[in-house]
Amino acid sequence: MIETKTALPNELDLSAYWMPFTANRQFKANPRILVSAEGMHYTSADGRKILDGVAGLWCVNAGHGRKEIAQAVERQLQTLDYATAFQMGHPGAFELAARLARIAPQDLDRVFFVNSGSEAVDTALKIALAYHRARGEGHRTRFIGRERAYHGSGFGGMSVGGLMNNRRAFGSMLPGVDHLPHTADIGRNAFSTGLPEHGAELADHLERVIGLHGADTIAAVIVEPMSGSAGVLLPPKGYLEKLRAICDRHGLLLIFDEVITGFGRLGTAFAAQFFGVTPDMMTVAKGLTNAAIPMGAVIAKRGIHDALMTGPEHLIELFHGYTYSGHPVACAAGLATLDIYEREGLFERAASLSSLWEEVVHTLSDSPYVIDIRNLGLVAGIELEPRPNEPGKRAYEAMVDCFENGVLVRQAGDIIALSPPLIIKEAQIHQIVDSLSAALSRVANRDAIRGGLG
Ligand code: PXG
Repeated sequence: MIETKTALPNELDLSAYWMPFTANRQFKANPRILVSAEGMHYTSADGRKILDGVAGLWCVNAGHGRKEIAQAVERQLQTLDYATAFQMGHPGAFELAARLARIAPQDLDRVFFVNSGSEAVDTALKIALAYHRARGEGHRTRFIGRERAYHGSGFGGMSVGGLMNNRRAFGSMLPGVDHLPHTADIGRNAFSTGLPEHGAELADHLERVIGLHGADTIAAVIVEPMSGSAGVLLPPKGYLEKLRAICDRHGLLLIFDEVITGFGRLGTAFAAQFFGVTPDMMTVAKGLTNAAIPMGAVIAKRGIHDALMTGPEHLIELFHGYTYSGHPVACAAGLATLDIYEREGLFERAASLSSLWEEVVHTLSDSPYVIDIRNLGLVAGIELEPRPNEPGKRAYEAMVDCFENGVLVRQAGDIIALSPPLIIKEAQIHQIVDSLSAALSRVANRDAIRGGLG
């Protein structure tokens, strides 16, 4: 590991950087600074090794500091640092698109590059509109999202998203968006292992929404096949199949947002293959480049692409793209990343670890405050009973306790989310769960003392 000499927090001026999705004032009063990373670990500014229980942010699937990616990036920067993707091409973008088409579900073999999950979502929504319009169905303009969904921070993704905190400060958003109910149901499904039994009928709400608006006004339905950010909400058995059937019946496109589930998180290349349900488009990002360089993509069915390849051949078919679409350096990182996944069999590794993962995370059912545990592939969500009048506080305290004791976990409200790199070892699975268990006990002890004083 390269030794990093970085200013310690008390020497760093923290004021200018406005941090995203962060309680800025709280953080700056008590900063957590990471300075280097290798394999399964970060190193903090105070020199501690932190086991990464969340693969960065659901994205460093092959583990940190992969030399092959660094070398590919350096080579690319020295060969072709940048080329516009508008009316120009470079080999890497074509190669990476072809590689993605090969691992994507059948028929999804046309790839539009972007730079993030948010851009991928907005792009997929725009493609859906353009597709219907090209087929003479320009009246299909509505989108259906879902409560508690996260589809990024762009206006499109925010509008189809369903997290109130991400929406309420930002006005009226896209018009013509409706939402399905979320699939969380602790009453019926608490402590399920894998997919929950109850709730497939929630997909029937799509029929009701169609009944309300008329199928011919709706362009697409977008869902996370497994929703991550909201705190690991799983699709009940049969739910996604039902959504697919209803979309087919009414001519709606089905978009899977695979930004988190793509690239092995569930033990297959994409969640679509894990569930055996094929969407019309998938949005991906994160694990596409092992997060080393920002990149996202929309992977679309050939028929969607082909419907737009009409009109005079010298005219642009889709007026959409970004300066950095298919950036050569991102493509190089993506190709090196796919090589690692393949050479090391990391998707299969995730699949083979998933039953041990399930068994170990469910031992947390004995810990204080745990009211549900959900797991799938190498993902887990541990839901806590909220402290009265302080939503999210217990999980935050548990997250900080874990960090101070050398394990990085993610907090979403009163839920702790776990999603380690796919290279995780058995002992490290135990370390994450032991650390969380100890953290919850300490939170409970502090609550008891506080209660005693109160
Ligand atoms: N879709 C999904 C399903 C995501 O999880 C995005 C889109 C947006 O991607 P970008 O690259 O624009 O950030 C995401 C991002 C969390 C957390 O706490 C997850 C994400 C972002 C921030 C926090 O789980 N995922």
